[in-house]
Amino acid sequence: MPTILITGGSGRIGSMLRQRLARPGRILRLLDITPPASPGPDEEVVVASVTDMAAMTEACAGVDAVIHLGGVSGEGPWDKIMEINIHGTYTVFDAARRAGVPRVIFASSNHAVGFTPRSAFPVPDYAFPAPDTYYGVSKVTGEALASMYHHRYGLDAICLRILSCFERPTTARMLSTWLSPDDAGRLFEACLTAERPGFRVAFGVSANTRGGWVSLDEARALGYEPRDDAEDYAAEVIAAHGAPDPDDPVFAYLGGEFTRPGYDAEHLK
Ligand code: 15L
Repeated sequence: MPTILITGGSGRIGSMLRQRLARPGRILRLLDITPPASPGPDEEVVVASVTDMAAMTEACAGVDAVIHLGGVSGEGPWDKIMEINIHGTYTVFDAARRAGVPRVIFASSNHAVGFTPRSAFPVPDYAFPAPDTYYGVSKVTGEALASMYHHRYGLDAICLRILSCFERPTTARMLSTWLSPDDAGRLFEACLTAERPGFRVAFGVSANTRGGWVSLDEARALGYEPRDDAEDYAAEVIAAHGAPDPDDPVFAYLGGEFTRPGYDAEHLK
């Protein structure tokens, strides 16, 4: 019976994916430091940290694919980012290798290339790293680990540079960057089922009317076709925040707010 291990199974995206990746005959093994709410009969729970090699290796036993979402989901102090996101992602890949898991899908982020300027939109799938934060650096490192584990050990390794995956768009930027929960489900399902994908880097975003900021070529090549559009929420977002102003510095780079001068670990303390 196919078993999928989801790290960060209790987190924002993990919680969205549980119902959307459930399939008859598929087990979702949810790993997190806090247990997920109400696990179903086809869900297994592992309470552990992604930094614990012994626990990760045990959790990878008999697994067909790992979806690695666990970690810090925004900017933080270097020590924390290094321990949880960088060392944790190494631990996940190496545990997968030790246990013979054939595929890892790594939740990277637009912040790996956050300092790509608007003049370079749509950002190509394999755009050279331009991280906007320590968090972005950890995503670049994760992509490098994915590449190494593919080339050295033959794992299929897909890096998804996710834009803004939330229940609904809540800011002017998200009218362009939103990835709906249902489209996220479609994207991860495509990554799980693509035939021998090898090493891939793809963006994750919905079919937003105000989008076109990033390439969807690799995501489509994996079998993803977005269906949702943040425009359905435009009236309420604009009522709350005003119409998007193209001169707002938040629109200067892909990474938006994360690229602002005050948005660093020092100031965010
Ligand atoms: C991310 O990578 C973050 O995890 C999320 O909290 C958002 O900030 C998102 O990017 C975004 O760019 O909107």
